[in-house]
Amino acid sequence: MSIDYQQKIPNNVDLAGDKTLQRALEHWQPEFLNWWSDMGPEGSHRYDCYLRTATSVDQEGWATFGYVKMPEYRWGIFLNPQVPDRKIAFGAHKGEPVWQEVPGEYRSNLRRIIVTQGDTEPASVEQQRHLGLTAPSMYDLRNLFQVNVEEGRHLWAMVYLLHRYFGRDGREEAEALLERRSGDADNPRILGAFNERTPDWLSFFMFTFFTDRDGKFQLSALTESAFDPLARTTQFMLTEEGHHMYVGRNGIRRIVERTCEIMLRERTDNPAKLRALGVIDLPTIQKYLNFHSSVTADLFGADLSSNAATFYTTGLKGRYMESRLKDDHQLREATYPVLNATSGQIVMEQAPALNALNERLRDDFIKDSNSGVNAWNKNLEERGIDFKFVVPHKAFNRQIGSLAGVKISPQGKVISTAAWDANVDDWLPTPEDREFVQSLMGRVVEPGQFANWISPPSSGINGQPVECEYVRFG
Ligand code: BYC
Repeated sequence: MSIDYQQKIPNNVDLAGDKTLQRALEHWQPEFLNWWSDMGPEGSHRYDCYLRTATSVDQEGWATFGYVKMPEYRWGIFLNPQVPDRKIAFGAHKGEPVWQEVPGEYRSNLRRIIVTQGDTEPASVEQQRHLGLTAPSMYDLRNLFQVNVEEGRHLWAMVYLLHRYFGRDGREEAEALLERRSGDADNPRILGAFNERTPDWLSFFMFTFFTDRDGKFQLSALTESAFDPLARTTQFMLTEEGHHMYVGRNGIRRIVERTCEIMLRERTDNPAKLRALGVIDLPTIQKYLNFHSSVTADLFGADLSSNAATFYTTGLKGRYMESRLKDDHQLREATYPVLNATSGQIVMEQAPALNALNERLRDDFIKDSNSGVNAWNKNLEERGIDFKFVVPHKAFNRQIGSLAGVKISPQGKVISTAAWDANVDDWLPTPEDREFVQSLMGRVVEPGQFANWISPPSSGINGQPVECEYVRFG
């Protein structure tokens, strides 16, 4: 099979001029399409969808919008332009020129980082594959598909690096990326949150709010990499990530808005009454928030990690906004506060900053999450509703790191197992909560119509009206 690369795979990496890469991709592309057909959005293959497609790295006009069938989406490969004379900004090689090829001694760690990043992309598509069947509107259906195709493109971005720079092992890893399955008992995805289910749209919006935000911070740390092709490809991926977080932030805002409307109309904050009226009560939204925030906090890895220290020292992965930080960028003497709960309470301890880099990135992520949640709270305040969403303490419900398994309340207090058991139903979604949310999920896809539990957005996509026919079912 031969591929017209400019047509099928828009790229700025001279795909057509690299025969080895061509052969590798000719083998991988049909496997990718088979995977998309099996694991991509269910029942959607014939739809014409109004989608954004990346076509260049020009910040003024990097994408075009138009109707496309998803299996025919043009999964482009784009690296931001090379910065002439770029130097390594941190670690033992600080000040040396960045690498255009993979140094042999760092090959295995770099491959591991790229594979872990790549694995999350198809995982999220798998997690979200049934959601189209219960879309609350055509506008939301289109946004789901947009997120899905861009995660597919991000997989291509990582597979390009594996094929281009890692030879045979890279090709094998690229195949394995299509073989693991989210939630599969025998061959699961690599990271915990990517094996959780995303069974309803409240979960989807929380996922895009929190877990795509992990994407923002991890990708940002990789944009600092001394391996220049990784830095440049992740820079471009971040351009798309912004929309995914917007889908989450705005989706939750619209759910909250609709609930508030009914609360004010009926003069009630009684969850049972609100549920009977077909909207999601605010405490249930808070429980979903607690779940997704804590599962995503785990994605940053252990608070003290020798892997993270090695990645930094060897120049593979930096800190968030590395170049804006005012220190030696080597962290030889520096310390960073981490939490410990061994003595029955949470205490803050100073640890070597090099080993605490996962914790530092997690803290950056939490700060950013808080500012998004505060925007929802501002809406509540403006409506005179006495309720505040809170991002739970970072030690709450953790499964990874030194706090794993310790029973800690959302306020950050170490508690007994009995106290946890007595309260957990108020903190995390119960099977009944999930069943209720699921009961609201019906398919509303007439243009301009919205399910009862969510408000319409204030504007449409790319200047189109909200009631645009974003998906043509054919
Ligand atoms: N689940 O030393 P540690 C995105 C493992 S999201 C399961 O702390 P490290 C997106 C760990 O692998 C961004 N296992 O590990 C969002 C290690 O295993 P080994 C994704 C976990 O390496 C939405 C062991 O525990 N990108 O793009 O410092 C939609 C010890 O841990 C977990 C990246 O993550 C977990 N949560 O940190 C679509 C960037 N956490 O060595 C896309 C690349 C840790 O004992 N990845 N483990 O077998 C990394 O930088 C690092 O792999 C991690 C882990 C930060 C994830």
